[in-house]
Order: sequence, then structure tokens, then C-alpha cells
Amino acid sequence: MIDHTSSTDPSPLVNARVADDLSRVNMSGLLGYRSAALPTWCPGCGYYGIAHGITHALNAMSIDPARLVVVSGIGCAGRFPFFVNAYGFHTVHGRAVPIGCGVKMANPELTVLIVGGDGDGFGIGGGHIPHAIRRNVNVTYIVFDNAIYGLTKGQASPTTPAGQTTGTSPFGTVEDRINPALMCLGYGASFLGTGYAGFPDQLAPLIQAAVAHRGFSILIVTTPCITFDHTNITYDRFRSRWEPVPPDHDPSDLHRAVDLVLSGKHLTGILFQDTRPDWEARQQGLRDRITRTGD
Ligand SMILES: Cc1ncc(C[n+]2csc(CCOP(=O)(O)OP(=O)(O)O)c2C)c(N)n1
Ligand code: SF4
Repeated sequence: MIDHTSSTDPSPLVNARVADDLSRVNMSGLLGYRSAALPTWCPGCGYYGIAHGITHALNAMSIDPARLVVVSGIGCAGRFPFFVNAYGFHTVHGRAVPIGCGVKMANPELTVLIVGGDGDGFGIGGGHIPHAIRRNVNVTYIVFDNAIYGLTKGQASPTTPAGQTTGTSPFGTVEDRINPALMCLGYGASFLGTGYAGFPDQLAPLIQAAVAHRGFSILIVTTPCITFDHTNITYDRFRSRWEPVPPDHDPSDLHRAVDLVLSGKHLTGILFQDTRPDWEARQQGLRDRITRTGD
């Protein structure tokens, strides 16, 4: 772990207030989840808000960094493992989900967090999601959904709305966007949450709930790409659009969850969750049955 507390020769600019702030941050435990590498994202990128939410969730759950693995695909979001004090696996484009599931299957003691962009998860990697869902491996997948390919400079992604001007659609896209939340419910996800990077403090408890869920939990986080999207997901446009999942929503009610998704509202919270056995429990059940019958 990096020692963020040691300081050799404090600069005279570090006045008492800054020293006090630093001391509070050091005491919080949050820096235990930060690596020495500073994020390379554009200043103002929504990903900082998601990183904030993840760091606070891990800290609140006292997840041991030595037992944490962060697996990512390729993209701006894919750079996230570099910035976390944990084991990291920066894989190939679209393959974070099967690799993250494989890590967990090989060592169920680990906490596995999978992260990636909407292009990574719903474009090139989209075929993996139904299989991760039906296996219900106990990992958490956080999709950083900015509805754009950020790293490759602003091409349209599967969640770009029809008609949006992008690097690959100078006159507007002619394709419809997919609805990833509806897709995940249709595939049978055992946990689905949605959130917004502009409200990082609301993300932390949501991420905690996703990590605590026993099974494949997917969180779709809408987030602005301030560099390549000036019209769709912007802080100004989205600030007032978000609302919490209604307090009387029963997350075990799939039909109601589908209704909420189809309502078109921008919701933060858990839309669906059930308690079916995860992959590990099913494997154990199989082992027990085989041992009993001697097959
Ligand atoms: C097999 C393969 N195809 C294409 C690319 C080029 N590429 C790198 S990142 C990326 C898309 C990134 O968009 P997204 O997954 O939404 O993540 P973001 O950068 O927005 O975080 C593409 C197409 C690649 N690296 N590998
Ligand atoms: S290009 Fe977009 S997604 Fe990538 S770091 Fe910059 S603002 Fe964030």
C-alpha cells in the first residue's frame, strides 16, 4: 500500500487549513484505494464522479485491496484499474466481462469489479452479457455509459441516440440506440441498478448494494464525455433530469422494473434484484449431489 501520510519537507504553501483537509482525507481510509497514478481522464469527465462513488463504496465496505481485482476492457473507462490500489487486469476490447467472471470462478474469495465503457460492454462485448447473467457469477459490472466512444475520439456507440452528430455521423446517426437496462432485464439479470455520475454521493450506496449482491450485478451509470459530446449527456441537460427510484418500488417485481425502464425516466437506484443462487452456490450444489450419489 502507498504511504500517503509521509511528507518530508512540507511546502510553505501548505497552510493549516490544507494540512487539516489532508489529515482528514488521510484518516478517512479513502486513499487506501487510490494508486500513485493520477487519472489521465480529461478534467471534468464524469468518470471522476464514478471513481469517487467506487472509492467511497469500497472504503465503506472495508474491502481489502489485497483481495480486490478490478478488471477492465479498453477505452477511457478501461484505464480505471491503473488508478486503484488493487490487483488490476486491463484486458482487451469487449472481453472484461468473461475475464472478470473467470477470475471469480478461479478464486471465489476475491471481490471482482468489472468496469468498461458502453462501447466495450454493449458493442464489441455485448455478446458476453447474457452469458454472464445466466451464469450469475458473483461479480459487479459497472458500465460507464457516456453514449460515445471516448478514447478513439467521439464515434457513435450502441447507446448514442438516433440523430446525434458524432465523429462517425457528421449528419446525425441513422440507427436507434439500444436500451441496455431493458436488455439486461430481458436477459434475466439478478441485479440491475442505474445511476448518474453527476451525483457521486448517490452512486456510493448503489455500488455498495451491487457489490453486496450475491450474483452478477450490473450498474449502468450515465456519465458525460465533456470532450466529445456537447449535445446529449451534458451536465447542464442532465442535472435536473434525475430522480430516485420511487420509494415504494419493490425491486423483486420484474414487471414493475420493466415499466420503470420503459417510462423513459432517468432513475438512480436499484431497479431489480432477486435472490436466485449464484454460480458458486450452484457448483457447490452439484458437488454435493455428485458426492451423495457417488456418480
Ligand atoms: C478489437 C478492437 N477494436 C477496436 C479498438 C479501438 N477502440 C479502443 S477503445 C474503443 C471504444 C471506446 O469506447 P467505450 O468502450 O465506450 O469507452 P470510453 O472510451 O468511452 O470510456 C475502440 C473502438 C480496439 N482497441 N480493439
Ligand atoms: S474523452 Fe470523454 S470519456 Fe474520455 S476522458 Fe475525456 S471526457 Fe472522459
